[in-house]
Amino acid sequence: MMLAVCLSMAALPAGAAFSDVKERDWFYDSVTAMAGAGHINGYPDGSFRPNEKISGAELVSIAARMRGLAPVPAQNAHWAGGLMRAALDAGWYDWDELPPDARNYDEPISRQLAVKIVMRAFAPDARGDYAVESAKIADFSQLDGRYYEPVLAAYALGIATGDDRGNFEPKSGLSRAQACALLSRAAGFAPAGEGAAPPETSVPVVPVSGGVGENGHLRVIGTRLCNENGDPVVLRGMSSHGLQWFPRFMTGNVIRSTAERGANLLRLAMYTAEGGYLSDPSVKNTLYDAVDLARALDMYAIIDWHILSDGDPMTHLEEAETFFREAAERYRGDPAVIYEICNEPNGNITWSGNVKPYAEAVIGVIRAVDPQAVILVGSPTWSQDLHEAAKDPLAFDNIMYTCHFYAGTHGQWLRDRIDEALARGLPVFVSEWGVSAADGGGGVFAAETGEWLSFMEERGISWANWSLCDKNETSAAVRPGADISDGISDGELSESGKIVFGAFR
Ligand code: IDC
Repeated sequence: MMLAVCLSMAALPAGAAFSDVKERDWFYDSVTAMAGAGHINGYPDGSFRPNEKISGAELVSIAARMRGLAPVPAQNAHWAGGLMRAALDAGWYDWDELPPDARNYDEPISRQLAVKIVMRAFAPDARGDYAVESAKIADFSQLDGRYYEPVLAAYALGIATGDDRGNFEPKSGLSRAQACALLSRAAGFAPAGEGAAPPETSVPVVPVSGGVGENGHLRVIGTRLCNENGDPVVLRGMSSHGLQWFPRFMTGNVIRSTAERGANLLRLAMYTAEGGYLSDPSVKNTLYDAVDLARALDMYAIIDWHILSDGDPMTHLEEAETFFREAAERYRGDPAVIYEICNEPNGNITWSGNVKPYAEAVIGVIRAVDPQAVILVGSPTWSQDLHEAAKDPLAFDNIMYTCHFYAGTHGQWLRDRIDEALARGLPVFVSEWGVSAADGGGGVFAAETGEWLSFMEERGISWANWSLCDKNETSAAVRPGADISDGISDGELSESGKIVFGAFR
């Protein structure tokens, strides 16, 4: 959803056509003008979805960008958190109308509230005569009192109009096409000389090098991860720690701190056990919000089904299928999303007997919804048995095999195993590695990490590092207790964090 409004780099050039916006449509002019100016975007599949309802976060962020409002740091992991806060501070809406929570931000916004926000943003001093304007609104009695003033003013200026029966429908939603019409009409009344900063400077997003805007849909060619044009790409970034424990690291400011230092990837580790998804499915909302944030920051995002203490992926096959079906439906066709279907199978299991049949089932589920997605698959012995997978590989395209290492524990033998796997044609993705020993502590193993980094660099292997948190363990990239509300400063990086953040580019 936020795709559609948030990314200026995906903005269509003026005059570009959307598959579902035709010249004969009443909204053609306003949609093309708004899209041409980069205020609102279409979807990667070329559609605009004019009849889809617009959310509060979308409407506010579009208006905010049109008026050049700068985002304010918000204690809120929502992609629009900074602009929502700025609009609240500017008095465009009151706190109780859109309490800061993704569930409220992402709901369709009511027409009465949308008009209030638009009027406050573009024509705050306008007033309408009560008797004259209310007579134009057949369902005026449906309007809540707090919206009389802005709605009457909007009618007086012709910014808002009723439907063919003269109804305003104050409590229904607003379609994306109607929002374009409302905003483009209002734009003409903006006080001269202010606002309207170009979208590039007002969007809180700097496209990252090697990000989604640059590379688009990924695919696997031979053993290499490649971009939409078939050129090799390398993704590097952080893995979250367990999302059930460290949701406070999944904010725009924290994730942006990695992007600013060159990360173009974020991995979201959704533990299944240990208080994770299986006992508390709501942790998936932390994951979705984080994926949306990474996406808004132009980064690729790995959705990781983080099995660990529950070592046989088959044990929770059904739950995995349900989850991945939902995730794939949510992100269908989104080039940013990569699926990692089993973090680290382990225990008394085999590749051919457990992991492969699990992978075949889950890949089938994801591909039925999203045929293009790149999918990462683990292997027994904590995703190190590449040699077993190489003997009996999966028969799907766009699959990569994960290999996980911890520099203090795993050395040359595992690098040799990766080379053998590559030689046998297995694409390898290091979706988790640590500067520590395998238990997450010990070290820091700087020299060993250096060897691993050069190894991956030489082979163009993509990676995500464990982990983006401030737990008191050496693998944590942030010092314990750091104030991360404004992001991560250099001084807040741990010893391992300094090494890793310095290696993104
Ligand atoms: C570790 C965490 C640690 C936590 C433990 C158990 O660093 O704080 O107590 O998990 O939940 C992995 C796993 C990853 C581990 C990591 C370090 O994928 O979850 O995190 N590791 O032990 N595989 C090899 C090492």
